Amino acid sequence: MTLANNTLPEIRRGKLKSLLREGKTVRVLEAHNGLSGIVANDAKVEGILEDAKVAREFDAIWESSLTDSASKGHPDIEVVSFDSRLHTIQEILAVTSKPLIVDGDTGGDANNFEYMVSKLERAGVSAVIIEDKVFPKRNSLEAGTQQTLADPDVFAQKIKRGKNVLSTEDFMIIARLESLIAGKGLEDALARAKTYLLAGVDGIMIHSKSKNPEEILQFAQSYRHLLRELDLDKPLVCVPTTYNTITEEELSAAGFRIIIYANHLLRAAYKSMIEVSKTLLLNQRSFEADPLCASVREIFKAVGFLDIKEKDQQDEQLANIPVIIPAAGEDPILKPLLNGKPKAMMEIAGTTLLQRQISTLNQANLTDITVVAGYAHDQMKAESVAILNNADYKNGSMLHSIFTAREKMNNGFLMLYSDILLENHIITQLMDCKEDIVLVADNTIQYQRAEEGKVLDFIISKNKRPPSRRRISVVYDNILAKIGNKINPETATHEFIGLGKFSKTGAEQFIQTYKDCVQNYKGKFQEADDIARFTFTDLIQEMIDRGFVINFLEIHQGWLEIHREEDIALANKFL
Ligand code: SPV
Ligand code: MG
Repeated sequence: MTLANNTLPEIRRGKLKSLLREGKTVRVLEAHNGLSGIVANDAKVEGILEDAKVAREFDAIWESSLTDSASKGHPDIEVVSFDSRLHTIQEILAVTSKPLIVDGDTGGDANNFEYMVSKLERAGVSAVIIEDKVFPKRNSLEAGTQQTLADPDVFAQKIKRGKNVLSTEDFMIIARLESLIAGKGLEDALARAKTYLLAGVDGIMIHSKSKNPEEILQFAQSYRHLLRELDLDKPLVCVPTTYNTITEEELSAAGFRIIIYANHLLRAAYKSMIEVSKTLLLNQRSFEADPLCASVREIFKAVGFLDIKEKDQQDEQLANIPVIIPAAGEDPILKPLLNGKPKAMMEIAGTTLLQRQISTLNQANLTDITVVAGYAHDQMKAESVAILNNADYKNGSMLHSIFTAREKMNNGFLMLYSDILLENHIITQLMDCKEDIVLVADNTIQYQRAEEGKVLDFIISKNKRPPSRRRISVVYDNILAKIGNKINPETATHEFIGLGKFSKTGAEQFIQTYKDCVQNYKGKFQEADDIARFTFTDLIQEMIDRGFVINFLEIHQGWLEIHREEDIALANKFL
């Protein structure tokens, strides 16, 4: 169901009368379920036709007894109950915003009709058209069908009863004349029109199954005189199914104010269904049938599924996505300064490295934080975070620490190395990224050589751009081609800073690839000497090799990694 056409009964109900009041000839298309309702409601043609700009759409929707019954596999003989018809009507109302005109068949007897009118008006329907035949009626279009007309006075009384139960001025009751269908001629139709108009009906529909519009045009002419005689202005309705060469413009000029295309969407769907089913049988596969079908995506779009996908993604961005900080390893370089504490517990300007990360994350409303400790785990302390222990930290890599927090990954997560300090805006920018997997990558190495001997996680971007200080902003897809610390720094375009975001889908892909690697590989793997110690970047490279798209968010500075004593001095100076 699409919410795009959402409206209220009281807003929609009066729209048909408004269109008529504006003097418009109302163009109406049939619908028989929610999907065809969306088609009728949203169909549009726009462009240049014979040097003039045109923009056309349908003004209203016809809920047809023929197509509602046929779509349920039933003949159009009032065998589909009103309750079932009302169900279809509600289905169409729920996904459309244009006025709905309901085919009320005979309306049943006057008592039945009162209930029909009150339910339709309450639902937001704009008009009901009832035909002056005896229940159970037969469809009007098949030649040779027995048609029994109602007593005009009994029918007029039904109209009066219907009018009396209305609660608003918005709803219209239109009488449909079946005299031409039953072979009773123009005079009978006109006499009945007069009776129904005097009973207070809001409009008249003249029906015909002739291939030629002559008889309805004659009726239209006489009807004009009749309205003049009665000093009334009540719209005339036609259903040009059989007399289909006459144009809307000609019908409008003849005095018709509502023109109903009464069954075309159902007939189109039925023809396509037959053709597609035969094509499948002939070819014993679906390839040949595909061009005859709408794409699945087109259907998704029509019924609002793509909107849902987008909203889910937005919600995901707003959500308090879990953060995993792998902090298990013992740091061989800074060991002499740490006095047996984990590196995350190192104080920088009076606050621990970890506490600084936590407050940066909290400022971006990220409060679901899990720290994975290992070395000196009993000394890992921080407020309002969960601390897990990777007891086997000596034998694995940081990747294993990340997977120690496996239960936090299911709905997407953020991964942050434990030894970097960040400016807040980097997290905010990352949270705004919509892609499934986004790593944060710094482009400083394009301007400044990496320091000799420093082990960095280098990236090669798929779309290499020439380094330049001044750059016109051109939209490139920031996609990774390579990642790893053994990449030649000369060929690298970026440095991975140790921060990444995984959507729910991205997390699924990450977890599945990890599982597969652990189960099915032995020995050397990507840059790792042994799969037992493969790293985060090895897994990302494996995903790239398997065809997953890994995006990156490009930044320029605004972060600091604490790898050496000089870094601590620098951080102390800044903070
Ligand atoms: C319908 O669409 O159900 C109608 C019009 O009543 S017709 O089928 O032409 O009778
Ligand atoms: Mg009908």
